[in-house]
Amino acid sequence: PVDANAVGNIENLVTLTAGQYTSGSLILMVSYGAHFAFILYFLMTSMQLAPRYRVVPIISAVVMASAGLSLLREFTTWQETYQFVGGMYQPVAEGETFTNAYRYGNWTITVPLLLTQLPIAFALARPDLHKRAFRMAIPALLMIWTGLYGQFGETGDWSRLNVWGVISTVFFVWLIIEVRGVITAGIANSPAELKAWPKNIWWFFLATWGLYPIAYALPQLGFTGDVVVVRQLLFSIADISSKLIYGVILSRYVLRRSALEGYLPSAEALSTTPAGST
Ligand code: RET
Repeated sequence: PVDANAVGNIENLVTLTAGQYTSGSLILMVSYGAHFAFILYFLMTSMQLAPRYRVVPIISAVVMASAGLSLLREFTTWQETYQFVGGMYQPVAEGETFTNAYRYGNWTITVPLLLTQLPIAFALARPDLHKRAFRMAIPALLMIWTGLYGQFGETGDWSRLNVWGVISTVFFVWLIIEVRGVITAGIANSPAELKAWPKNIWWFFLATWGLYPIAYALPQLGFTGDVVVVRQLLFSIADISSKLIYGVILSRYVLRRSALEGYLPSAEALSTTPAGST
């Protein structure tokens, strides 16, 4: 029998069916595959934008690479954590333990980048942009690090899980207030045709970032294979929406802004409609 407090995450305490094990592998594989594939998409998109907006999809490409590597690490660790014994996948007695802590470590890089994309896309003036990016990064990092500390309680120390979960949520609320300020400035600073975009990004932000605390709390439903798989699925949906789809939305927004502000992409980018063909 393993010491529950020594293993970090509940993944190391449950025996999985072949279906649950394969689902977990598949979820992690699709996640890192999607992130890596979209590096190219974001780099290509940057070429169609007015220079001031190019850094928006470039940041998405950096986030894709960083998150993709972290998720690849989760995938290989998952595979090394279980061995097929007697028709079931059991956590190995020695060698490797699974951990979600790498995710939290990775958010330290990706979350401030994702937040900084907003005021850049909204074309806020330089000093205001820097101030707002900084004011979002502070509660964001405190939220992540208190959550990282708390999640080690998920194998049975509920007071650690919940006390630090609540502290982390206080920082999340602070962050939401800062983000709302950036959204409001973004609405004011958007061309009339695009004012609906920051409003919709706000709801998208709340819905997708809100999935992470649910995943954090989920082990309290029980140490079962289903909880383990559903949690990886929740993390995966949250990752793909809060980084990848979010990046696509911001890229479409700055693409429209570039055009409205009179920027013409290069002839190459328009080569699907050769001169004189219309
Ligand atoms: C934690 C701990 C429990 C309470 C709260 C949390 C919020 C986490 C969030 C994470 C967002 C991560 C993103 C990553 C992208 O790379 C830390 C789980 C509120 C909101 C967007």
